[in-house]
Amino acid sequence: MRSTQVGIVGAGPAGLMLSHLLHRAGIESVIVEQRDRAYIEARVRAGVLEQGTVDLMKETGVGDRMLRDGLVHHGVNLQFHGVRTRIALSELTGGKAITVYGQQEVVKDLVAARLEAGGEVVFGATEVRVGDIETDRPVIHYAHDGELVELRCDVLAGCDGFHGICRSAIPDGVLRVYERSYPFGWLGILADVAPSTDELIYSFHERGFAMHSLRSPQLSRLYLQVDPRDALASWPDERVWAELQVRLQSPGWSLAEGPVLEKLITPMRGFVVEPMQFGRLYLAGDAAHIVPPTGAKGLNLAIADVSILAAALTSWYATGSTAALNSYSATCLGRVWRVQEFSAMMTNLMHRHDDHDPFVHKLQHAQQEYIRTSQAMRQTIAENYVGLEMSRV
Ligand code: FAS
Ligand code: PHB
Repeated sequence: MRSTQVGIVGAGPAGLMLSHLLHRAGIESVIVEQRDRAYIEARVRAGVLEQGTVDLMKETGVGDRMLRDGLVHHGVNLQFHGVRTRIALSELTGGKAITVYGQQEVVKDLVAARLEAGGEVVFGATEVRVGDIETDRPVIHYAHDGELVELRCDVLAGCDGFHGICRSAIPDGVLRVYERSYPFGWLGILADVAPSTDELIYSFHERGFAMHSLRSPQLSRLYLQVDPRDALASWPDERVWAELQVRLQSPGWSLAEGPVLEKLITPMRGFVVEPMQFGRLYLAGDAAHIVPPTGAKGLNLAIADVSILAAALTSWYATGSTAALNSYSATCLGRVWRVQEFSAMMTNLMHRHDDHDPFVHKLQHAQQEYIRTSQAMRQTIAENYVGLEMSRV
């Protein structure tokens, strides 16, 4: 039997950042991760870091590569029927910006920092399960290198994503689940071609949504609205590029094509469980909530959760006060629902709705026109997009 102070399930952005922040507060943790290191460091997902996430990475000593390789963007483009409206993020938010820096790079930076600091990340764990979460000695059971391990902890952090096991360890009847599934998904590609734009382009088109994002001066990240039931095989590279050319077209602009390195269809949903804690188990990140990626929030919300959790645990270990821990869920949920609303608004605005409801289309066009003509509306989008103030650790 082993023990530590904080047991963390999952080495995604949430689990890794939590462990990093706890280490800086002198609190020991162990991360138990089912995948191997190579897998989690290669997993292509989010790409946009809010100002708060960038600041936290800088302030806590894991931002050097991000500052070197990340692409700072002071604006983002919303395109409607080929006409672009630039949201001047920095002008409208007193200088805040977003940084385009792949989630897998954030994961690499955090894994390197944890291992360099002597932190423990158990990669390739199997038969992972949690227990005794209503006691003061909760446990993570797992198998690793042929050994069955019982890891006793003061508290557990469920950072194991939407498909993890921690949320389901909470007894039936405790959680309230709020869920919305969208009738469309995103087909995302990573392409070996220099981006055709300096800033992100979100495009509304009658054939469906498309986006041009970036990963580096040599790599492009692009997305298409598709039916989430589509088989990837029905989207050969040629069809993907042809559709992107149509949906992103704008006068005087051209889209460069290149070899497709990654291709994946992800469904689109909004999901929240309340509360985000039970007994000595605290849920953070995708284990507690999912947002449609249209607002570029999933990763950033995970980081916000663990900033709050790390501060609450630091207070508890330092003073014995459980106040911040007891209000962890309420503190997180304020931000979670603000982000859900923004992500839902962006999703409804930018996607073609297959319900053929002319009224919906008219509402979309009215909102698109309002964004084009109202600085107040562009400022609202800008302050949500760069991210709200993050609780400091
Ligand atoms: P994660 O899912 O990243 O990490 C959870 C970790 O727990 C994983 O490493 C997993 O292997 C591990 N785990 C799961 N079960 C376990 C078990 N039983 N035992 C041990 N370990 C276990 N967000 C955006 O903002 N923009 C995007 O474009 C975008 N694209 C996405 C594409 C996909 C396919 C997915 C699934 C998500 C995407 N997201 C995007 C959202 C994504 O970035 C998440 O918000 C982010 O990864 C959340 O981080 P975590 O909460 O750490 O969860
Ligand atoms: C990305 O670059 O992967 C990205 C950017 C903005 C989004 C979603 C994904 O809203």
